[in-house]
Amino acid sequence: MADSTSKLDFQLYCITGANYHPGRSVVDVVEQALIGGADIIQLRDKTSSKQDIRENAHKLRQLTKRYGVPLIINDHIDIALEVDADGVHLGQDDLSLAEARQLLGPDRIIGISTHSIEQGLAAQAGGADYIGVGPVYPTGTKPGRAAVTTSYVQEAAAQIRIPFVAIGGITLGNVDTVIAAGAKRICAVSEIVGADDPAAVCRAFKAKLKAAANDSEAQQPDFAGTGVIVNGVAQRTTARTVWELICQHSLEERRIVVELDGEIVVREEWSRTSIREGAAVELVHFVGGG
Ligand code: TZP
Ligand code: MG
Repeated sequence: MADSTSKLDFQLYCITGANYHPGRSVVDVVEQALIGGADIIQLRDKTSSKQDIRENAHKLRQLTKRYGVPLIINDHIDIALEVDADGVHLGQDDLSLAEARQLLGPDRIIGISTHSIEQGLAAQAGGADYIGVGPVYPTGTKPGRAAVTTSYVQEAAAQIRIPFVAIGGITLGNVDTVIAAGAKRICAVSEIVGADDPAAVCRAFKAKLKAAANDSEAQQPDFAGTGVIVNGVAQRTTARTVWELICQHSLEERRIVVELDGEIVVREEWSRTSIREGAAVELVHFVGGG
């Protein structure tokens, strides 16, 4: 899994879709999205020649570098490597996660499209850095693909521990419902790149995502703690993440293995893995070594 925690600390993910902006270049439209606050960009182009995709990838790499924003390439691992993109995004029928990791090395981001909680959990277990959850609503950008509805967003919020991004048919008109279902990250193609003013749409999305994040933080102060079982001992903890729990147990300097509800949590995930009510945590401390 890529060590890319801060790059995945995004709220608004913008994917390209050149058919939505005839007469305007992809670079121009993406720059507008970046001005409006898009946090991560994906070049997705299912129709152009490989050469044209490669050229746009080079241009978007330069642009996203100027804005300090990660660039993800859909499908084309070779182009991602050539332009030094931050990662790739793959669908269920693309190259396997294991093969992609082999080609990309440990540091680049791999995102996987998923359409059910089973696929989401499999991608997580296979080392995906983030998953797409969708299409939440039917969308002309992926015609013929059944909507997963907000019930998969709810399942993902409850069970997925890596970043997940809700996608598919998301607009300024329905994003509140998607956020209410548990999405902290959202992605859009047509609503952003098809807009007359992509920057304004991005600003509006960001305002809604930020307001929701602030609301959930504001609910935290009288937080009485979460009931958990640590190494077999029931206790309440104010730790919100595995990392905070480790610090509370003064184990941050130690070599430890963490198991949450029977599953190992790798070190890179500690700070973004939430502690939920009733969780069983094993903090196994290695003494010595060899
Ligand atoms: N993956 C799932 S839905 C989708 C992709 C690429 C398309 C999203 O496009 P839009 O226009 O935001 O519905
Ligand atoms: Mg694909």
